[in-house]
Amino acid sequence: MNMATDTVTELAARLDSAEQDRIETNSLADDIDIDVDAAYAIQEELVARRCARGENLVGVKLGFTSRAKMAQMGVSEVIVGRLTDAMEVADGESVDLSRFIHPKIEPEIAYRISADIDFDGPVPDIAAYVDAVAPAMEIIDSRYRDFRFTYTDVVADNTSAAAYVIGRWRPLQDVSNRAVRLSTSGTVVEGSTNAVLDDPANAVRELLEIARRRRIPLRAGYVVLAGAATTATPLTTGSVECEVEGLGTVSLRGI
Ligand code: OOG
Repeated sequence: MNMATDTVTELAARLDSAEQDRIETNSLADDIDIDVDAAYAIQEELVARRCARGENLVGVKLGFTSRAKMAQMGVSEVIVGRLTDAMEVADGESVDLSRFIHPKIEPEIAYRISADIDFDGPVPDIAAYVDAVAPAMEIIDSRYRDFRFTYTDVVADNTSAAAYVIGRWRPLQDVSNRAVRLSTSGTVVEGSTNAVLDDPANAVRELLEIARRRRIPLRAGYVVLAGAATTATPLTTGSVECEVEGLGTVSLRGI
């Protein structure tokens, strides 16, 4: 389906206003049929609006990389969203929760891209384009009411991306099978990096394939969030810390 440009613009504007006004909106699918290509076109337009306000693209994020979440959504393909510099929170810093509608937080592994990726060349080995890994957390904040959305809805909504924090970068290494712990004031959620496609490096491989197919640019210095290693936890005031075995901790404080 080639959705009319006016419709893409209108739906992107609807999601953009929901984000800016912090007022949740209904599933787009309630009003209109959207396929995956149209959903990525809406996402691109949504992100273009942010860039027109002065934000810069600094990376990408993956979602639905856990088998449980894929099964829950009835899908088999991971989703890709874009990260801008306005979404970045410095390690240990405070984040004002009034920026969000109903934020949740997830522990993640971040990878750093070391070279611009040429989609027309041969598929490079991960070590040829990624040079570092770090513990990270992502704040997701669906612009849809009660986080209720279809697969195409969430792609259009930039995969619920809202904010992220990255810990200390370490040289690229095998981070499969590492224990992950997310601690908030009231809860501790534990998991393993293997929840992310059996090894978070597989998420980076899938990203490359999807980015090539959908022409999503991947540039030197970009951050890649490989997807949640546990279920998402509601983000409330107080400190949140994520520890990844062998990579250390990363934290932020909701205020
Ligand atoms: C969609 C984003 C999910 C992940 O890591 O699976 C995601 C959502 O659940 O709102 O980022």
